[in-house]
Amino acid sequence: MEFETLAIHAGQKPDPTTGAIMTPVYLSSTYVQESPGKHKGYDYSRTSNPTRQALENNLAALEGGKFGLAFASGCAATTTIAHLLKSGDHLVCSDDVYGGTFRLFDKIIKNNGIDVTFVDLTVEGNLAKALKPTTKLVWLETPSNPMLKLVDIEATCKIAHEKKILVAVDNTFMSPYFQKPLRWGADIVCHSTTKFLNGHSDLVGGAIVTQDKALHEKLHFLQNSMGTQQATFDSWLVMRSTKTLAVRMRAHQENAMRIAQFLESHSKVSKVIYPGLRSHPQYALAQKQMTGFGGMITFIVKGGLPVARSFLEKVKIFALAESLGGVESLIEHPAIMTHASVPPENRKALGIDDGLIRLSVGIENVNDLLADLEQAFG
Ligand code: P1T
Repeated sequence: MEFETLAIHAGQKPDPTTGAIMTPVYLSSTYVQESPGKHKGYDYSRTSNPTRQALENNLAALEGGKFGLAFASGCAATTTIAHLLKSGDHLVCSDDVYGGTFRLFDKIIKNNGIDVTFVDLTVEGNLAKALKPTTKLVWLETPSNPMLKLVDIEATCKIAHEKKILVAVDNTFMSPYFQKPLRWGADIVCHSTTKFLNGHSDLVGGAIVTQDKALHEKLHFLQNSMGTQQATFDSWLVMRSTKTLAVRMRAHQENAMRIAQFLESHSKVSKVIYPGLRSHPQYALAQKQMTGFGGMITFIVKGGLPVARSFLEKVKIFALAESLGGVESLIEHPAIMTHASVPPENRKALGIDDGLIRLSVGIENVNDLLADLEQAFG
C-alpha cells in the first residue's frame, strides 16, 4: 500500500464490538484476566494499551519498519534509546542536534559513565576517526536542528555496521513522508511526534521504530521498566493526526520553498539554509536520501541580535514560540530559545549566530506568510 493509504488505515480496524471506525480511546489502566496470566494480550497499560498499540503499528508502517513504540515525549524516546548503553560504552553524536538532546547526552548520560563524542558527521572521515573499540551507538539528526545539516545515512550505517555499531536517526524534521532512515540501513528511527507527526501543537510525544525483533524487545523492556510510554489519549490524538500527514507535509513544503526563495533574494538577509535550495551545501544528498525538503528554514538577518529581535517582535502571523511542525507557522531564535543549553562556544562553531532565525512554516496561505515576513523587515 502507498503512504497515504497506510497513514489512514495501518494499525487500525473497526472496533469489533461496536463497528466504530475510529480506534477507541481505551482509558483503562488494567485488564481483567480469566486465570492468572491468561488474558487477551493486555495486562497493564504501562506495558501495552490497545490505543497506543494501534498508533505504534501505524507509525511502524509509515517508517517502513516492523515495530513501533510511542513515548511521552521525544526526549523520553531519546532517553530510552540511550539506556541501551551501559557504563564504559561510547556514543558518537552528530554535532548539531536539538538543544535538549545535547543536554541529555552531555549532562545526564555522561554522568552514567557513558563516553560521548560530538562530531561533525557531514565531513567524510570524521565518523571513522571518532569511533572507539567501545562505541556502541551513533546518533544523528538529519536534517539537523537548527542548522539543517544533512548526514548521509547510508554511508554512516556502512561504516558503523562494519563494527557492529547501532545507528539511530532522529527523523523529526522530515517525518517518514519525506525520509525513511530504515531504508538507508538505520537500526533505529526516532521522533518527537510533538512536531510534524502530530502536527497540531496540542501534545508532546515521541516514537521509536525498528526492524529487528530483539532490538525492539530491548527497547520495549526499557520503556516498560522506565515508564516512558505515551498516555492513551495522546496516543489517540497522534493517530488522528498521522491520517493527514501526507497532505500536511506537501503543504508545508510548498509554502517553505516559496518562503526560502523570497528570503534568499531579500536584501536584509545574509544567508538562507533550506535543503530544497540549490545553495544548500548538501543539495545533492538531499535529493538522494529525501523525497522532499520539509517545512523548516533557518536564515541569518544582517545586523545581528538587535535586528533579529526587532523582526521577531514584529511578526504577526508567525508566532514567536519554541517547537515546530504544527499547521500554524512558528518563528524562534535558537541561540536564546531552543538551543540555549548548547554552550556559546559550540553555538559559535556550529554557526548558531545571534542573527539566526528559525522558521517552522505552517500551512496557512503562503501570500499571508510572505506579507507577514515582508512587513517585519520594515
Ligand atoms: O520536545 P520533545 O517532544 O521531547 O522532543 C525533543 C526533540 C527531539 N528531536 C528533535 C529534532 C527536536 O526538535 C525535539 C524538540 N524540539 C523543539 C522543542 C524545538 O523547538 O526545536
